[in-house]
Amino acid sequence: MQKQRYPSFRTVLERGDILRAAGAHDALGAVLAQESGFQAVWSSSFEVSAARCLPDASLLTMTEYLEAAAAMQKALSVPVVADCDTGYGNSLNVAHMVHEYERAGITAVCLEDKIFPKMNSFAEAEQQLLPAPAFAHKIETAKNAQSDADFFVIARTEALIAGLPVQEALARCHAYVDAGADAVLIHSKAKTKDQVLEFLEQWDRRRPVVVVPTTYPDWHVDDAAQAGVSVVIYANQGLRATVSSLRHTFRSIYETGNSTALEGSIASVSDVFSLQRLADWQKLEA
Ligand code: SPV
Ligand code: MG
Repeated sequence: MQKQRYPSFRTVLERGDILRAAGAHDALGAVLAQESGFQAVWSSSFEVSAARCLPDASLLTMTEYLEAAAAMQKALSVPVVADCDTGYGNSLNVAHMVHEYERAGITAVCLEDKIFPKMNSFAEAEQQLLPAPAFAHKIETAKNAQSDADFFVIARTEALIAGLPVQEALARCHAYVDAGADAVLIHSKAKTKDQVLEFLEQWDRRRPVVVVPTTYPDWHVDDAAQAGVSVVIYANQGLRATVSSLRHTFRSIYETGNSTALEGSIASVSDVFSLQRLADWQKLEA
C-alpha cells in the first residue's frame, strides 16, 4: 500500500478559500468528513471524551488525545487540526505536546486560554481564564518548540465563553498574535453570531480568524467568509448525528425484533469494506 501523503494545514489554508473543518473522534468519522469535502478534520476534545462517555474536562491524558488525533491523520489525505485544550499543563507541557504532535505528523494544533484542568465551553460551570501574558507565554513556547516552519498554532480565546466583553477577546487575541500565534479562534456560546461579528469588525486581520458556530448554526459559510472568517469548524455535529442514529437504530431493532426495517437506510457491509480499504489490503497478499 502507498504511504498516505497529505498537505499541511498551513498549505491548505494558504489556498485562500474559506476552509471548513468537521469534528471527529476516530478515523472512520474523519474519513467520512473528508469524503463530504471538508478540507480538514478537527480532532475534538469534546468528541474524543464523549466517545469514552467521559466529560470534556481534561480527564484524558495528552497521550490519549494524541493517539486519537494520530489515528485520524493516518487515515486521511486532509490535515487534522488537533484540539489540544490548554496544552495539558504549563508552558513546558505545551513544549512537550508540540514535540509529540509534530512527531506524530500533526500539522496544526489549537490551544485555549483557560486554566488547566479545563471544562467544556458549553457546560454549566465557571470558566476561568489564564491571565493573558501567561497564555501568550504558552503560545511563544509552542512556537519555539516546533521544528518544522509549517507547523501551525491556533490561539483560542475563551473570553466570551467566560462572560467577558468583546474588547477583552480582542486584546487577548492581539497579545497572542504578538506572541507568535498563526491564527486566532474566537469562541462564543451566544445564540447569534453578533458577538463574533463585532469581534471581526474590529479585528485588524493580521492573522486568520477561526470560528465554531455551534450555538449559531444558521451562519452560512459564504456569509462567514464575507465577514472575514478564514476557518469554520463544525465541531460536534458528527458526534451528535452518531448519537441520534445509533439510538434510533438500536431501538428499532430491539423493539421490532429484527433489523429488516432498517436495511434500506443503514450502510451496507460492502460500504464499510470500502471505508476499510479492504481491496487494497487484499492486493497485498494477492
Ligand atoms: C471541541 O469540539 O472539543 C471544542 C469546541 O473545543 S467546544 O466543544 O465548543 O468547546
Ligand atoms: Mg475542545
